[in-house]
Amino acid sequence: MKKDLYMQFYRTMYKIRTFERRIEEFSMKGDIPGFVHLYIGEEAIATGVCANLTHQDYIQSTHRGHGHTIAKGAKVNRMMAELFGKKTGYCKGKGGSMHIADFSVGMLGANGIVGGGFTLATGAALAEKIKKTNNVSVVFFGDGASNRGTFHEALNMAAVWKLPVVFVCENNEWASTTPYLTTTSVKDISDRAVGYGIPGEIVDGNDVFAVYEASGKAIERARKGEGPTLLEMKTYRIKGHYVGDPQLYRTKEEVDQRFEENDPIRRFEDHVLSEGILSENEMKAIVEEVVGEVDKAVEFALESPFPDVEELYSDLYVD
Ligand SMILES: Cc1ncc(C[n+]2csc(CCOP(=O)(O)OP(=O)(O)O)c2C)c(N)n1
Repeated sequence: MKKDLYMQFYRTMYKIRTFERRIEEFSMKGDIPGFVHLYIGEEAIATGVCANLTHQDYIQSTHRGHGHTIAKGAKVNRMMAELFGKKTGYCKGKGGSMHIADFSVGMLGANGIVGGGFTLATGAALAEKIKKTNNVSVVFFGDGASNRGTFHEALNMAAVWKLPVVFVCENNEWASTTPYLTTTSVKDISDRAVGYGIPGEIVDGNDVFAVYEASGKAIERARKGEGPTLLEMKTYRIKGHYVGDPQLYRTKEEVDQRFEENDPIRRFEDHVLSEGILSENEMKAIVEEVVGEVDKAVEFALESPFPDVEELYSDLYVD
């Protein structure tokens, strides 16, 4: 059982990394329209959290949403097609990177509005409470987003009504070009939980085991009707804010050092190998499977047609 779970961790983290490397390559060539924000180096968070969720549970994502979407079980071929602006994509090619959703797996959507997910996730949790299900709602957000008003409104309402929602802050130390400590009143964003009378916890966001355990407890607490939790996943943004960001605000040495020390995939590989949990061959088989799946997704996207001009205005508004 544990071995299956560990294989799932590796498969998901590796799939996110492989998907994003391909996206980066095509985006740099100008083949992908619109802004693309990469999640490379933060894969353990989406993977560890979503491993505790079913398709009946909800997640709300951010502008940096490919990892959450893959971890929740969305199809990489439809995601890839969406990024290329193709008709076979999740939004028929009209949404792009920041608007992918798949309600069939409980993925309520990425969001181009920083802080846009808090109230939506809280609303989804309220709906589940009214319907008396055991389903929970999770919202991922950045350190920068924790300074938006919606963060405070949502935490307060969720706490007062004991809603089944888990707030997962991905503190990657940067909000665009801004180091978080210059704009955030606290060093540890989890401290803000105190203001709403809910538990707040710091987690090593580059350790998939720690993420899985801490989020598992918070999700269980929410399922049992005991209310929300704020988890702060400490991590670091390895890539630029967006693909093509010249990153004049930090040095390459700083980034290389942080990745070297803390790459969540390498840390996972070291751990499972040294503990004898997975063998090199088992990991190699997972890598081959995942690379094959992403290669097929690229082929699918490249072969798919663009939407027809006549469809330009369809699906933009509800009838
Ligand atoms: C309401 C709003 N304000 C500003 C922006 C522009 N913007 C896009 S991403 C971003 C930084 C977000 O930082 P953070 O929440 O820490 O997430 P990260 O990018 O580090 O994952 C900003 C300011 C936006 N998209 N929406």
